[in-house]
Amino acid sequence: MFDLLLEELVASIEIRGGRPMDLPNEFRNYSSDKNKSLISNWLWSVPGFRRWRVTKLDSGESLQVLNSVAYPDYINDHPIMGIDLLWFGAKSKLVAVLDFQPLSQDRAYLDRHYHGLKSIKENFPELDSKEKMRSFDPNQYFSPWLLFFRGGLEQAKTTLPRAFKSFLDCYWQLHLESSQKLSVISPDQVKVLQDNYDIYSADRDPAHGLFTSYFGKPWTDRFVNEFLFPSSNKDQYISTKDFDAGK
Ligand code: BLA
Repeated sequence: MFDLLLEELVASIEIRGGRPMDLPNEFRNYSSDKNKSLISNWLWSVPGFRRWRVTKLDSGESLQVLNSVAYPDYINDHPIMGIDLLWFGAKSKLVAVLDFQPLSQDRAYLDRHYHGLKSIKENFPELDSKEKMRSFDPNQYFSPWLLFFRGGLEQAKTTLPRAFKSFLDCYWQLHLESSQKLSVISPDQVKVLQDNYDIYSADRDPAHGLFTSYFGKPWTDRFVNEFLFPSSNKDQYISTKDFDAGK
């Protein structure tokens, strides 16, 4: 379902000098005969980013996923890019989440980085289905302008591809603009905030249960801690309440 979007994402990475990196075979491709599922992963080395990962899950009619997270270099305090697209074919159900995931909920930080995403949100009012989050806390690492919607085939085939293109273009533009300015949050603090994102996400992400049922617990534990959120097992969560995160 998301192959064209995956191609578009990869083309936009390659045109900016991104190169694929090696991955252990068990993460590059892994399949489950029981559930007839294949998961494929890519890690990209992209100028200006310290890590960019992409995942495609193909479980046929039951589920298709495109997921990607981009972490800027620590010298750049702009948001992490997060994409989570799910297509439950048998039920014709789309779940789409696209966000510039903020390192801080501080007003000044949001004012600095969100004019682009705000205007996408205004241009695609149909993509705001006023969804409530169940696993995550909307006030941690999600922005007030996240695109989070559920829909059917129509949204998956028409609105989503248009929104996806605008979203990607807008994120590259944000990256370009931020790279030309000095960050307000120091690299040390950006590192802590990005690490905390991994710790928080590894704990909350509903993918853990899903992957365990498809691929078993040992592989899933390694996958979540080593590929999806590698900083989740290195450091303890560091409180940032005393940070002046760019006020
Ligand atoms: C929800 N994401 C989900 C759900 C699943 C996944 C199964 C629940 C679907 C539902 O509510 O019907 C699946 N997540 C995955 C998979 C991967 C993954 C397969 O990470 C594999 C790599 N999730 C992200 C990113 C964002 C994100 C980067 O990984 C941000 C854009 C958001 N996913 C997100 C949100 C929900 C979700 C907000 C709804 C969860 C909730 O209700 O709290």
